Amino acid sequence: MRIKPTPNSRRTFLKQTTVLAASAGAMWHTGSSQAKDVDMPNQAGPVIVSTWPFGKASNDEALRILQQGGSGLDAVEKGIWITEDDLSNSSVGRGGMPNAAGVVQLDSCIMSGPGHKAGSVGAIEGIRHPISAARHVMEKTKHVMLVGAGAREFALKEGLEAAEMPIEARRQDWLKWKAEQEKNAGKNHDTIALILLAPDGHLYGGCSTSGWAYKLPGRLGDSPLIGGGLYVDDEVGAAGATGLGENVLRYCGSFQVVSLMERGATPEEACLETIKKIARKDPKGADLSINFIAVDKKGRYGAAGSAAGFTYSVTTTTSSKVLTGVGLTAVDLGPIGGNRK
Ligand code: SD4
Repeated sequence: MRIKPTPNSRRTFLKQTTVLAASAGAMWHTGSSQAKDVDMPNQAGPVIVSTWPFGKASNDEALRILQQGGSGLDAVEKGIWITEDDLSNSSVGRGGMPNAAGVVQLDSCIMSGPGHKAGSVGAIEGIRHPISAARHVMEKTKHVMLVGAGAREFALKEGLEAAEMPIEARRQDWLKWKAEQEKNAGKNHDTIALILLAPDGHLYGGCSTSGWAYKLPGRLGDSPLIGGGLYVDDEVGAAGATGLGENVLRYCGSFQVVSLMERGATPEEACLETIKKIARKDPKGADLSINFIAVDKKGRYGAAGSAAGFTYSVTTTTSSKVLTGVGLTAVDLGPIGGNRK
């Protein structure tokens, strides 16, 4: 069931938003007591939330892992494996679109709420499961992020499986793009971000993508960036992003979502308010192509997009479904920020 704030909490939120909009630079003004105003049931068992309808298969696998006694991190990693291995998915893993040079460069990161641990790989080539490479960086090194050739070398040394990329269908797409010299970069950009509240009450998350189709070689999006495409705070909640990474990473988008939840916003409110804040400041206004998902420590969840129609997947022990997040509206935008020209 889609969980929504009570009318009362909605009024409280709108009032706060108005105050926020009316007062430049105002803080999100809610104490922890505000969160209690929102009448949402605590969820029993895990709550798994991921981007897009294709995330549902990953959620289902994550639930299976948890029900078999696997850890939250296992659930994130193995859940994301499903999407990384789906060759029909042209935006994640082996089936991902190549960059402008015809090379598939994958971005991924993972976070563990307990210990506030993180691992990430950027522009990694020829590794079947970038999410596992990110996990190995987190668990086997003193670093958070490895990129490019170093990331690949590390993954292979760790015994992770190599894979041929691009697959033939994507190579053909790329050849066509090259031949046509179309400037259609950016048209294909989807990510799996999967965040979950495990039965042990801890939060975990991961994301994986091939990024912006035909991007410049070496380009990193938001997905390998902690606080950009993913952020987990074990005391508060987790958030993930999908869309045009440049419009997320410039604002530390997922960090902002979690930060708003910390100040009392529900997950849906936090996702939408983050997009509003970005749209008010950004020269592009609402033309951002960004979306966020979030889950909090209580198991409440929500999502929002800069346009209507962002779909995301939510799985619990009782249901697994695709929902539509709220979309930014012109009314939401409020006063125009200083950067808008
Ligand atoms: C990126 N955010 O590389 C990723 C791609 C994506 O929906 O999520 N697209 O910019």
